[in-house]
Amino acid sequence: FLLCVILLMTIGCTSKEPYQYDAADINIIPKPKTLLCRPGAFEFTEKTRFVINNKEEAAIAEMLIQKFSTATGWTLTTTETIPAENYVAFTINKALKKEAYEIAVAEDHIVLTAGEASGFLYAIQSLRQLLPPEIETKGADQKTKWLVPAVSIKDEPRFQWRGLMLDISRHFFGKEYIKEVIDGLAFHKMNVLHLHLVDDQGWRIEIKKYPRLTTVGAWRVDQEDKHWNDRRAVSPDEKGTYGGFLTQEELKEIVAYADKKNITVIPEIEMPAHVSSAIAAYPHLSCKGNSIGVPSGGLWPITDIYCAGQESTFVFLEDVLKEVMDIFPSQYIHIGGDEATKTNWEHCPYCRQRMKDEGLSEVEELQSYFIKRIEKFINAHGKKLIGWDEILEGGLAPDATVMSWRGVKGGLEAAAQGHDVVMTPGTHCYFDHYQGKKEEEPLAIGGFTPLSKVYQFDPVVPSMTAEAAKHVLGGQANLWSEYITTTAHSQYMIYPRLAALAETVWSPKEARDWGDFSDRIQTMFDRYEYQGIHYAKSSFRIRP
Ligand code: TNX
Repeated sequence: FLLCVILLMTIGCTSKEPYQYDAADINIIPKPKTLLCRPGAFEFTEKTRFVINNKEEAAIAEMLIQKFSTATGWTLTTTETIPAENYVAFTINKALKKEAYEIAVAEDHIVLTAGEASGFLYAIQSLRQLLPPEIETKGADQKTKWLVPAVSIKDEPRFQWRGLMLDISRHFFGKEYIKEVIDGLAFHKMNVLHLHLVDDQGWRIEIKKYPRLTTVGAWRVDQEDKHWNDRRAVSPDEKGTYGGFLTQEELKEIVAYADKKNITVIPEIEMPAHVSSAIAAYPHLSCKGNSIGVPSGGLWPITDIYCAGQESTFVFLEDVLKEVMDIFPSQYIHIGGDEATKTNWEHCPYCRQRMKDEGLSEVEELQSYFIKRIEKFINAHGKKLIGWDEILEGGLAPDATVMSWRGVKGGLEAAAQGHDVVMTPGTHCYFDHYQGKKEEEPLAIGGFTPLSKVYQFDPVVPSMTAEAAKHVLGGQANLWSEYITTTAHSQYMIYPRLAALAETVWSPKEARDWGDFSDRIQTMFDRYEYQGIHYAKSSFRIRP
Protein backbone atom coordinates (compact mmCIF):
# COMPACT_ATOMS: atom_id res chain seq x y z
CA PHE A 1 0.00 0.00 0.00
CA LEU A 2 2.78 2.39 1.00
CA LEU A 3 4.53 1.67 -2.26
CA CYS A 4 1.34 2.49 -4.13
CA VAL A 5 0.99 5.83 -2.34
CA ILE A 6 4.59 6.78 -3.09
CA LEU A 7 4.13 5.76 -6.71
CA LEU A 8 0.97 7.81 -7.04
CA MET A 9 2.61 10.84 -5.41
CA THR A 10 5.56 10.74 -7.78
CA ILE A 11 3.27 10.49 -10.78
CA GLY A 12 1.27 13.40 -9.39
CA CYS A 13 4.40 15.48 -9.00
CA THR A 14 5.96 14.83 -12.35
CA SER A 15 3.02 14.73 -14.71
CA LYS A 16 2.08 18.15 -16.09
CA GLU A 17 -1.49 19.23 -16.29
CA PRO A 18 -2.69 19.33 -19.88
CA TYR A 19 -2.97 23.07 -20.50
CA GLN A 20 -4.75 23.97 -23.68
CA TYR A 21 -4.98 27.59 -24.75
CA ASP A 22 -6.10 29.12 -27.98
CA ALA A 23 -5.43 32.54 -29.46
CA ALA A 24 -8.62 33.91 -27.90
CA ASP A 25 -7.05 33.42 -24.45
CA ILE A 26 -4.13 35.65 -25.32
CA ASN A 27 -4.86 39.27 -24.46
CA ILE A 28 -1.72 41.09 -25.49
CA ILE A 29 -2.19 44.77 -26.37
CA PRO A 30 -1.01 45.93 -28.85
CA LYS A 31 -1.87 42.76 -30.74
CA PRO A 32 1.24 40.96 -32.03
CA LYS A 33 1.77 40.61 -35.76
CA THR A 34 1.59 36.80 -35.67
CA LEU A 35 0.69 34.48 -32.85
CA LEU A 36 0.36 30.69 -32.80
CA CYS A 37 -0.89 28.60 -29.91
CA ARG A 38 0.19 25.07 -29.09
CA PRO A 39 -1.04 22.85 -26.26
CA GLY A 40 0.79 23.21 -22.99
CA ALA A 41 2.32 25.94 -20.88
CA PHE A 42 5.54 27.02 -19.26
CA GLU A 43 5.42 27.59 -15.53
CA PHE A 44 7.62 30.15 -13.79
CA THR A 45 8.92 28.87 -10.46
CA GLU A 46 11.35 30.14 -7.89
CA LYS A 47 14.07 28.30 -9.84
CA THR A 48 13.46 29.79 -13.28
CA ARG A 49 16.68 31.33 -14.66
CA PHE A 50 17.14 34.07 -17.26
CA VAL A 51 19.92 33.23 -19.71
CA ILE A 52 21.48 36.45 -20.92
CA ASN A 53 24.39 37.47 -23.15
CA ASN A 54 25.29 40.93 -21.86
CA LYS A 55 24.59 43.73 -19.38
CA GLU A 56 21.87 45.33 -21.48
CA GLU A 57 19.90 42.10 -21.51
CA ALA A 58 20.51 41.71 -17.79
CA ALA A 59 18.87 45.11 -17.23
CA ILE A 60 15.87 44.07 -19.32
CA ALA A 61 15.53 40.69 -17.58
CA GLU A 62 15.70 42.62 -14.32
CA MET A 63 12.41 44.35 -15.20
CA LEU A 64 10.56 41.02 -15.06
CA ILE A 65 12.65 39.78 -12.13
CA GLN A 66 11.44 42.87 -10.25
CA LYS A 67 7.82 42.07 -11.08
CA PHE A 68 8.23 38.56 -9.71
CA SER A 69 10.01 39.85 -6.68
CA THR A 70 7.13 42.22 -5.85
CA ALA A 71 4.40 39.74 -6.68
CA THR A 72 5.91 36.60 -5.12
CA GLY A 73 8.91 37.59 -3.04
CA TRP A 74 11.11 35.38 -5.24
CA THR A 75 14.61 36.41 -6.24
CA LEU A 76 14.99 35.05 -9.75
CA THR A 77 18.51 35.16 -11.14
CA THR A 78 20.35 35.39 -14.44
CA THR A 79 23.02 33.09 -15.86
CA GLU A 80 25.17 32.94 -18.97
CA THR A 81 24.90 29.21 -19.57
CA ILE A 82 21.77 27.37 -20.56
CA PRO A 83 20.45 25.13 -17.76
CA ALA A 84 18.83 21.75 -18.45
CA GLU A 85 15.32 23.17 -18.10
CA ASN A 86 13.20 25.94 -16.57
CA TYR A 87 14.78 28.94 -18.20
CA VAL A 88 14.08 32.04 -20.32
CA ALA A 89 16.85 32.48 -22.89
CA PHE A 90 17.73 35.70 -24.70
CA THR A 91 18.95 34.84 -28.22
CA ILE A 92 20.36 37.41 -30.59
CA ASN A 93 19.40 37.33 -34.24
CA LYS A 94 20.86 40.32 -36.05
CA ALA A 95 18.60 39.69 -39.03
CA LEU A 96 15.62 40.96 -37.03
CA LYS A 97 14.66 44.61 -37.45
CA LYS A 98 15.10 47.19 -34.71
CA GLU A 99 12.26 46.75 -32.17
CA ALA A 100 11.23 43.36 -33.61
CA TYR A 101 11.18 40.28 -31.40
CA GLU A 102 10.08 36.67 -31.24
CA ILE A 103 8.88 34.54 -28.36
CA ALA A 104 8.76 30.75 -28.41
CA VAL A 105 7.28 29.16 -25.32
CA ALA A 106 7.83 25.44 -24.68
CA GLU A 107 6.89 23.48 -21.57
CA ASP A 108 10.34 23.61 -20.02
CA HIS A 109 11.78 26.82 -21.45
CA ILE A 110 11.11 30.09 -23.25
CA VAL A 111 13.26 31.56 -26.00
CA LEU A 112 13.19 35.30 -26.66
CA THR A 113 14.84 36.41 -29.89
CA ALA A 114 15.69 39.94 -30.97
CA GLY A 115 18.30 41.83 -32.93
CA GLU A 116 18.98 44.30 -30.13
CA ALA A 117 17.88 45.57 -26.72
CA SER A 118 14.65 47.29 -27.83
CA GLY A 119 13.35 43.99 -29.23
CA PHE A 120 14.10 42.17 -25.98
CA LEU A 121 12.39 44.93 -24.07
CA TYR A 122 9.19 44.40 -26.08
CA ALA A 123 9.50 40.62 -25.75
CA ILE A 124 9.52 41.10 -21.98
CA GLN A 125 6.44 43.36 -22.16
CA SER A 126 4.59 40.67 -24.11
CA LEU A 127 5.75 38.01 -21.69
CA ARG A 128 4.40 40.17 -18.88
CA GLN A 129 1.04 40.18 -20.63
CA LEU A 130 1.17 36.42 -21.19
CA LEU A 131 1.44 35.97 -17.44
CA PRO A 132 -1.65 36.25 -15.21
CA PRO A 133 -2.53 39.89 -14.33
CA GLU A 134 -1.48 39.13 -10.74
CA ILE A 135 2.09 39.62 -11.93
CA GLU A 136 1.34 43.35 -11.47
CA THR A 137 0.43 43.00 -7.80
CA LYS A 138 2.31 43.33 -4.58
CA GLY A 139 2.21 40.03 -2.73
CA ALA A 140 -0.04 38.08 -5.07
CA ASP A 141 -1.97 35.27 -3.41
CA GLN A 142 -0.06 32.01 -3.11
CA LYS A 143 -2.54 30.18 -5.34
CA THR A 144 -1.53 31.99 -8.52
CA LYS A 145 0.15 29.63 -10.95
CA TRP A 146 2.63 31.58 -13.05
CA LEU A 147 1.75 29.95 -16.34
CA VAL A 148 2.66 31.18 -19.80
CA PRO A 149 0.68 29.59 -22.65
CA ALA A 150 2.82 27.72 -25.21
CA VAL A 151 2.72 30.37 -27.89
CA SER A 152 4.97 31.35 -30.67
CA ILE A 153 4.98 35.08 -31.45
CA LYS A 154 6.67 37.05 -34.20
CA ASP A 155 6.14 40.74 -33.76
CA GLU A 156 7.32 44.13 -34.94
CA PRO A 157 5.86 47.65 -34.98
CA ARG A 158 4.02 49.14 -37.93
CA PHE A 159 5.31 52.66 -37.19
CA GLN A 160 8.56 54.02 -35.83
CA TRP A 161 6.97 56.99 -33.99
CA ARG A 162 4.54 55.89 -31.27
CA GLY A 163 4.11 58.87 -29.03
CA LEU A 164 2.38 60.62 -26.21
CA MET A 165 2.69 64.32 -25.46
CA LEU A 166 2.43 65.54 -21.89
CA ASP A 167 1.72 69.22 -21.32
CA ILE A 168 3.47 70.06 -18.04
CA SER A 169 3.05 73.81 -18.51
CA ARG A 170 -0.65 74.48 -17.99
CA HIS A 171 -0.40 72.36 -14.89
CA PHE A 172 2.90 71.15 -13.59
CA PHE A 173 3.74 67.46 -13.26
CA GLY A 174 7.07 66.49 -11.75
CA LYS A 175 9.77 63.89 -12.25
CA GLU A 176 8.18 61.02 -10.34
CA TYR A 177 4.92 61.16 -12.26
CA ILE A 178 6.73 61.53 -15.59
CA LYS A 179 8.63 58.33 -14.79
CA GLU A 180 5.34 56.57 -14.06
CA VAL A 181 4.06 57.66 -17.44
CA ILE A 182 7.26 56.33 -19.02
CA ASP A 183 6.57 52.94 -17.38
CA GLY A 184 3.05 53.01 -18.83
CA LEU A 185 4.35 53.91 -22.28
CA ALA A 186 6.88 51.06 -22.27
CA PHE A 187 4.19 48.62 -21.11
CA HIS A 188 2.19 49.58 -24.25
CA LYS A 189 5.29 49.44 -26.51
CA MET A 190 5.21 53.19 -27.15
CA ASN A 191 8.55 54.85 -27.82
CA VAL A 192 8.22 58.66 -27.78
CA LEU A 193 7.48 60.95 -24.85
CA HIS A 194 7.01 64.50 -26.09
CA LEU A 195 7.33 66.99 -23.23
CA HIS A 196 5.55 70.31 -23.74
CA LEU A 197 7.88 72.34 -21.53
CA VAL A 198 6.89 75.88 -22.43
CA ASP A 199 3.57 77.65 -22.66
CA ASP A 200 1.98 80.92 -21.62
CA GLN A 201 1.08 79.58 -18.18
CA GLY A 202 4.51 78.37 -17.15
CA TRP A 203 8.12 77.83 -18.24
CA ARG A 204 9.14 74.40 -16.95
CA ILE A 205 12.78 73.83 -17.87
CA GLU A 206 15.77 75.25 -16.05
CA ILE A 207 17.97 77.33 -18.37
CA LYS A 208 21.21 78.29 -16.64
CA LYS A 209 21.86 81.40 -18.71
CA TYR A 210 18.38 82.83 -18.09
CA PRO A 211 17.46 82.11 -14.46
CA ARG A 212 14.39 84.36 -14.50
CA LEU A 213 12.68 81.88 -16.84
CA THR A 214 12.17 79.68 -13.81
CA THR A 215 12.32 82.13 -10.91
CA VAL A 216 9.62 84.26 -12.56
CA GLY A 217 8.29 82.35 -15.60
CA ALA A 218 7.50 79.12 -13.76
CA TRP A 219 5.08 80.70 -11.27
CA ARG A 220 1.62 82.16 -11.47
CA VAL A 221 -1.26 83.14 -9.23
CA ASP A 222 -2.31 80.25 -7.06
CA GLN A 223 -5.96 79.60 -7.69
CA GLU A 224 -8.07 77.73 -5.27
CA ASP A 225 -9.18 75.13 -7.79
CA LYS A 226 -6.08 75.60 -9.93
CA HIS A 227 -8.47 75.62 -12.84
CA TRP A 228 -8.38 77.23 -16.17
CA ASN A 229 -11.20 79.68 -15.83
CA ASP A 230 -9.18 82.25 -13.94
CA ARG A 231 -8.24 84.91 -16.43
CA ARG A 232 -5.86 86.86 -14.21
CA ALA A 233 -2.17 87.18 -14.71
CA VAL A 234 0.22 87.75 -11.84
CA SER A 235 1.17 91.39 -11.89
CA PRO A 236 4.81 91.70 -12.92
CA ASP A 237 5.99 92.58 -9.44
CA GLU A 238 3.93 89.95 -7.65
CA LYS A 239 5.44 86.52 -7.03
CA GLY A 240 3.31 83.64 -8.19
CA THR A 241 2.83 80.66 -5.93
CA TYR A 242 1.50 77.96 -8.25
CA GLY A 243 3.99 76.26 -10.54
CA GLY A 244 7.28 74.44 -10.65
CA PHE A 245 9.92 73.35 -13.12
CA LEU A 246 12.34 70.54 -13.86
CA THR A 247 16.03 71.13 -13.24
CA GLN A 248 18.51 70.07 -15.90
CA GLU A 249 19.62 67.25 -13.61
CA GLU A 250 16.05 66.00 -13.27
CA LEU A 251 15.54 66.16 -17.02
CA LYS A 252 18.72 64.20 -17.64
CA GLU A 253 17.51 61.61 -15.16
CA ILE A 254 14.19 61.37 -17.02
CA VAL A 255 15.97 61.02 -20.36
CA ALA A 256 18.18 58.22 -19.02
CA TYR A 257 15.24 56.46 -17.38
CA ALA A 258 13.26 56.62 -20.63
CA ASP A 259 16.23 55.46 -22.68
CA LYS A 260 16.38 52.20 -20.73
CA LYS A 261 12.82 51.60 -21.89
CA ASN A 262 13.48 52.49 -25.53
CA ILE A 263 11.66 55.80 -25.15
CA THR A 264 12.99 58.98 -26.68
CA VAL A 265 12.10 62.15 -24.84
CA ILE A 266 11.46 65.00 -27.27
CA PRO A 267 11.53 68.49 -25.77
CA GLU A 268 9.14 71.13 -27.03
CA ILE A 269 10.28 74.72 -26.69
CA GLU A 270 7.38 76.80 -27.99
CA MET A 271 7.94 79.75 -30.32
CA PRO A 272 7.01 82.33 -31.47
CA ALA A 273 3.71 82.21 -29.50
CA HIS A 274 2.49 80.54 -26.29
CA VAL A 275 5.41 82.21 -24.51
CA SER A 276 3.95 84.72 -22.00
CA SER A 277 5.94 82.95 -19.29
CA ALA A 278 9.21 83.81 -21.07
CA ILE A 279 8.14 87.37 -21.79
CA ALA A 280 7.07 87.85 -18.16
CA ALA A 281 10.65 86.92 -17.23
CA TYR A 282 12.36 88.88 -20.03
CA PRO A 283 10.06 91.59 -21.45
CA HIS A 284 12.57 92.62 -24.14
CA LEU A 285 11.66 89.42 -26.02
CA SER A 286 8.34 90.85 -27.20
CA CYS A 287 7.83 93.61 -29.78
CA LYS A 288 6.55 96.09 -27.22
CA GLY A 289 8.97 95.25 -24.45
CA ASN A 290 6.28 95.91 -21.87
CA SER A 291 6.00 93.98 -18.62
CA ILE A 292 3.37 91.30 -18.49
CA GLY A 293 2.63 88.65 -15.90
CA VAL A 294 2.38 84.89 -16.21
CA PRO A 295 -1.31 84.27 -16.97
CA SER A 296 -3.17 81.77 -14.84
CA GLY A 297 -5.71 80.45 -17.25
CA GLY A 298 -7.50 80.85 -20.52
CA LEU A 299 -6.51 84.36 -21.48
CA TRP A 300 -6.79 84.10 -25.25
CA PRO A 301 -5.80 85.30 -27.76
CA ILE A 302 -2.49 86.47 -26.38
CA THR A 303 -0.78 89.04 -28.58
CA ASP A 304 2.54 89.17 -26.72
CA ILE A 305 4.76 86.81 -28.70
CA TYR A 306 8.50 86.80 -29.46
CA CYS A 307 9.55 89.71 -31.68
CA ALA A 308 10.61 88.43 -35.09
CA GLY A 309 12.41 91.68 -35.94
CA GLN A 310 14.94 92.09 -33.18
CA GLU A 311 18.17 90.10 -33.20
CA SER A 312 18.04 89.77 -29.41
CA THR A 313 15.15 87.28 -29.77
CA PHE A 314 17.33 84.93 -31.79
CA VAL A 315 20.30 85.34 -29.46
CA PHE A 316 18.03 84.29 -26.60
CA LEU A 317 16.51 81.35 -28.46
CA GLU A 318 19.84 80.03 -29.65
CA ASP A 319 21.20 80.19 -26.09
CA VAL A 320 18.14 78.36 -24.80
CA LEU A 321 18.25 75.73 -27.55
CA LYS A 322 21.95 75.11 -26.93
CA GLU A 323 21.19 74.14 -23.34
CA VAL A 324 18.16 72.12 -24.45
CA MET A 325 20.23 70.16 -26.98
CA ASP A 326 22.78 69.40 -24.29
CA ILE A 327 20.11 67.81 -22.12
CA PHE A 328 18.14 65.90 -24.76
CA PRO A 329 20.03 63.53 -27.07
CA SER A 330 16.91 63.15 -29.28
CA GLN A 331 17.29 63.62 -33.00
CA TYR A 332 14.25 65.94 -32.99
CA ILE A 333 13.73 69.26 -31.29
CA HIS A 334 10.10 70.44 -31.24
CA ILE A 335 9.75 74.19 -31.61
CA GLY A 336 5.96 74.44 -31.31
CA GLY A 337 4.99 77.06 -33.88
CA ASP A 338 1.24 76.88 -33.27
CA GLU A 339 -1.41 79.55 -32.89
CA ALA A 340 0.66 82.70 -33.26
CA THR A 341 -1.49 85.83 -33.19
CA LYS A 342 0.62 88.19 -35.27
CA THR A 343 -1.03 91.55 -34.46
CA ASN A 344 2.06 92.87 -32.71
CA TRP A 345 4.31 91.93 -35.62
CA GLU A 346 2.14 93.98 -37.96
CA HIS A 347 2.65 97.08 -35.85
CA CYS A 348 6.25 96.56 -34.83
CA PRO A 349 8.90 98.71 -36.59
CA TYR A 350 11.55 95.98 -36.16
CA CYS A 351 9.27 93.39 -37.73
CA ARG A 352 8.39 95.71 -40.61
CA GLN A 353 12.07 96.36 -41.19
CA ARG A 354 12.76 92.62 -41.15
CA MET A 355 10.03 92.04 -43.72
CA LYS A 356 11.53 94.72 -45.93
CA ASP A 357 15.04 93.31 -45.61
CA GLU A 358 13.83 89.81 -46.40
CA GLY A 359 11.47 90.92 -49.19
CA LEU A 360 8.39 89.53 -47.42
CA SER A 361 4.91 90.87 -48.07
CA GLU A 362 2.81 88.94 -45.50
CA VAL A 363 3.31 88.48 -41.75
CA GLU A 364 2.74 84.73 -42.28
CA GLU A 365 5.99 84.75 -44.19
CA LEU A 366 7.63 86.28 -41.16
CA GLN A 367 6.58 83.21 -39.17
CA SER A 368 8.15 81.10 -41.89
CA TYR A 369 11.32 83.26 -41.75
CA PHE A 370 11.40 82.71 -37.99
CA ILE A 371 11.07 78.92 -38.18
CA LYS A 372 13.51 78.57 -41.09
CA ARG A 373 16.10 80.55 -39.19
CA ILE A 374 15.69 78.38 -36.11
CA GLU A 375 15.83 75.28 -38.29
CA LYS A 376 19.21 76.34 -39.67
CA PHE A 377 20.52 76.64 -36.13
CA ILE A 378 19.10 73.28 -35.07
CA ASN A 379 20.42 71.56 -38.21
CA ALA A 380 23.86 73.08 -37.65
CA HIS A 381 23.86 71.20 -34.34
CA GLY A 382 23.08 67.91 -36.05
CA LYS A 383 19.39 67.88 -35.04
CA LYS A 384 16.08 67.99 -36.85
CA LEU A 385 13.23 70.43 -36.38
CA ILE A 386 9.67 69.31 -35.79
CA GLY A 387 6.72 71.63 -35.23
CA TRP A 388 2.91 71.87 -35.24
CA ASP A 389 1.28 72.15 -38.65
CA GLU A 390 1.20 75.98 -38.57
CA ILE A 391 4.86 75.81 -39.60
CA LEU A 392 3.50 75.13 -43.10
CA GLU A 393 2.16 78.68 -43.28
CA GLY A 394 4.27 80.94 -45.46
CA GLY A 395 6.45 78.01 -46.57
CA LEU A 396 7.95 75.07 -44.68
CA ALA A 397 11.52 75.05 -43.50
CA PRO A 398 13.46 72.79 -45.92
CA ASP A 399 13.96 69.77 -43.69
CA ALA A 400 11.18 70.20 -41.16
CA THR A 401 8.92 67.42 -39.87
CA VAL A 402 5.29 68.35 -39.32
CA MET A 403 3.05 67.29 -36.47
CA SER A 404 -0.46 67.43 -37.86
CA TRP A 405 -2.98 68.40 -35.18
CA ARG A 406 -5.68 70.42 -36.97
CA GLY A 407 -7.00 67.22 -38.48
CA VAL A 408 -4.86 65.43 -41.03
CA LYS A 409 -4.78 68.28 -43.58
CA GLY A 410 -1.39 69.63 -42.55
CA GLY A 411 0.04 66.13 -42.55
CA LEU A 412 -1.29 65.43 -46.03
CA GLU A 413 0.12 68.68 -47.36
CA ALA A 414 3.53 68.18 -45.76
CA ALA A 415 3.81 64.53 -46.89
CA ALA A 416 2.86 65.50 -50.43
CA GLN A 417 5.73 68.02 -50.32
CA GLY A 418 8.06 65.20 -49.28
CA HIS A 419 8.30 66.13 -45.59
CA ASP A 420 8.05 63.62 -42.79
CA VAL A 421 4.92 63.85 -40.66
CA VAL A 422 3.59 62.61 -37.35
CA MET A 423 -0.18 62.34 -37.29
CA THR A 424 -1.93 63.57 -34.20
CA PRO A 425 -5.35 64.80 -35.31
CA GLY A 426 -7.59 66.39 -32.68
CA THR A 427 -10.44 64.15 -33.83
CA HIS A 428 -8.80 60.91 -32.59
CA CYS A 429 -5.67 61.73 -30.64
CA TYR A 430 -6.62 64.45 -28.15
CA PHE A 431 -6.68 62.86 -24.74
CA ASP A 432 -7.81 66.13 -23.15
CA HIS A 433 -11.23 65.54 -24.76
CA TYR A 434 -14.22 63.92 -23.06
CA GLN A 435 -14.34 60.14 -23.23
CA GLY A 436 -17.76 59.55 -21.70
CA LYS A 437 -21.02 61.37 -21.10
CA LYS A 438 -20.17 64.97 -20.25
CA GLU A 439 -22.44 64.98 -17.19
CA GLU A 440 -20.60 62.00 -15.75
CA GLU A 441 -17.06 63.03 -16.53
CA PRO A 442 -14.62 65.42 -14.87
CA LEU A 443 -14.57 68.83 -16.52
CA ALA A 444 -12.65 68.70 -19.81
CA ILE A 445 -11.80 71.19 -22.53
CA GLY A 446 -14.48 69.80 -24.87
CA GLY A 447 -14.50 67.33 -27.73
CA PHE A 448 -15.53 63.70 -27.56
CA THR A 449 -12.93 60.98 -28.01
CA PRO A 450 -13.94 57.69 -26.37
CA LEU A 451 -11.87 54.53 -26.65
CA SER A 452 -13.58 53.25 -29.81
CA LYS A 453 -12.86 56.55 -31.56
CA VAL A 454 -9.16 56.38 -30.71
CA TYR A 455 -9.20 52.79 -31.99
CA GLN A 456 -10.40 54.07 -35.39
CA PHE A 457 -7.32 56.26 -35.78
CA ASP A 458 -4.99 55.49 -38.63
CA PRO A 459 -1.84 57.54 -39.24
CA VAL A 460 -2.01 56.77 -42.94
CA VAL A 461 -4.91 58.54 -44.63
CA PRO A 462 -6.61 56.61 -47.47
CA SER A 463 -6.22 59.50 -49.91
CA MET A 464 -2.42 59.46 -49.55
CA THR A 465 -0.25 58.23 -52.37
CA ALA A 466 2.10 55.36 -51.52
CA GLU A 467 4.96 57.82 -51.83
CA ALA A 468 3.37 60.24 -49.35
CA ALA A 469 2.50 57.40 -46.96
CA LYS A 470 6.21 56.60 -46.68
CA HIS A 471 6.64 59.99 -44.99
CA VAL A 472 4.26 59.12 -42.16
CA LEU A 473 6.53 58.36 -39.22
CA GLY A 474 3.63 57.37 -37.02
CA GLY A 475 1.09 58.77 -34.59
CA GLN A 476 0.84 60.40 -31.22
CA ALA A 477 -1.72 61.35 -28.59
CA ASN A 478 -1.61 64.73 -26.90
CA LEU A 479 -2.61 65.39 -23.33
CA TRP A 480 -3.03 69.13 -22.88
CA SER A 481 -3.44 69.95 -19.24
CA GLU A 482 -5.55 73.10 -18.99
CA TYR A 483 -8.15 71.20 -16.95
CA ILE A 484 -5.92 68.50 -15.52
CA THR A 485 -4.60 69.34 -12.09
CA THR A 486 -3.75 65.99 -10.50
CA THR A 487 -1.81 62.88 -11.46
CA ALA A 488 -4.92 60.72 -10.90
CA HIS A 489 -6.86 62.85 -13.39
CA SER A 490 -3.97 62.72 -15.82
CA GLN A 491 -3.95 58.89 -15.65
CA TYR A 492 -7.70 58.90 -16.11
CA MET A 493 -7.32 60.75 -19.40
CA ILE A 494 -4.42 58.56 -20.60
CA TYR A 495 -5.75 55.07 -19.77
CA PRO A 496 -7.25 53.06 -21.38
CA ARG A 497 -7.09 55.30 -24.47
CA LEU A 498 -3.33 54.72 -24.65
CA ALA A 499 -4.04 51.00 -25.18
CA ALA A 500 -6.20 51.78 -28.23
CA LEU A 501 -3.65 54.20 -29.60
CA ALA A 502 -0.83 51.69 -29.07
CA GLU A 503 -2.63 49.17 -31.22
CA THR A 504 -3.19 51.71 -34.02
CA VAL A 505 0.52 52.53 -34.23
CA TRP A 506 2.02 49.12 -33.48
CA SER A 507 -0.19 46.34 -34.89
CA PRO A 508 -0.73 45.54 -38.57
CA LYS A 509 -3.72 47.37 -39.97
CA GLU A 510 -5.38 44.06 -40.95
CA ALA A 511 -5.36 43.00 -37.29
CA ARG A 512 -7.67 45.87 -36.31
CA ASP A 513 -10.85 44.41 -34.83
CA TRP A 514 -12.86 46.36 -32.27
CA GLY A 515 -14.74 43.29 -31.00
CA ASP A 516 -11.54 41.42 -30.36
CA PHE A 517 -9.92 44.50 -28.79
CA SER A 518 -12.92 44.95 -26.47
CA ASP A 519 -12.34 41.42 -25.16
CA ARG A 520 -8.62 41.90 -24.69
CA ILE A 521 -9.00 45.26 -22.94
CA GLN A 522 -10.82 43.54 -20.04
CA THR A 523 -7.61 41.86 -18.88
CA MET A 524 -5.81 45.14 -19.38
CA PHE A 525 -8.27 46.71 -16.91
CA ASP A 526 -7.22 44.07 -14.35
CA ARG A 527 -3.59 44.89 -15.03
CA TYR A 528 -4.24 48.63 -14.58
CA GLU A 529 -6.15 47.88 -11.42
CA TYR A 530 -3.23 45.91 -9.98
CA GLN A 531 -0.76 48.60 -11.07
CA GLY A 532 -2.80 51.18 -9.19
CA ILE A 533 -3.56 53.13 -12.35
CA HIS A 534 -6.61 55.35 -12.12
CA TYR A 535 -8.06 54.48 -15.54
CA ALA A 536 -11.38 55.57 -17.04
CA LYS A 537 -13.99 52.82 -17.19
CA SER A 538 -16.41 55.15 -18.96
CA SER A 539 -14.28 55.29 -22.08
CA PHE A 540 -14.99 51.65 -22.92
CA ARG A 541 -18.75 51.79 -22.41
CA ILE A 542 -19.31 54.71 -24.74
CA ARG A 543 -19.61 54.33 -28.50
CA PRO A 544 -19.25 57.41 -30.68
C1 TNX B 1 -4.63 73.64 -29.17
S1 TNX B 1 -2.81 71.55 -30.35
C2 TNX B 1 -3.33 73.85 -28.76
C3 TNX B 1 -3.01 73.81 -27.33
C4 TNX B 1 -4.24 73.58 -26.50
C5 TNX B 1 -5.12 72.54 -27.16
C6 TNX B 1 -6.32 72.16 -26.36
C7 TNX B 1 -1.91 72.81 -30.31
C8 TNX B 1 -0.70 72.74 -31.10
N1 TNX B 1 -2.27 73.90 -29.61
O1 TNX B 1 -2.35 74.98 -26.95
O2 TNX B 1 -3.84 73.20 -25.24
O3 TNX B 1 -5.55 73.04 -28.39
O4 TNX B 1 -6.97 71.04 -26.88
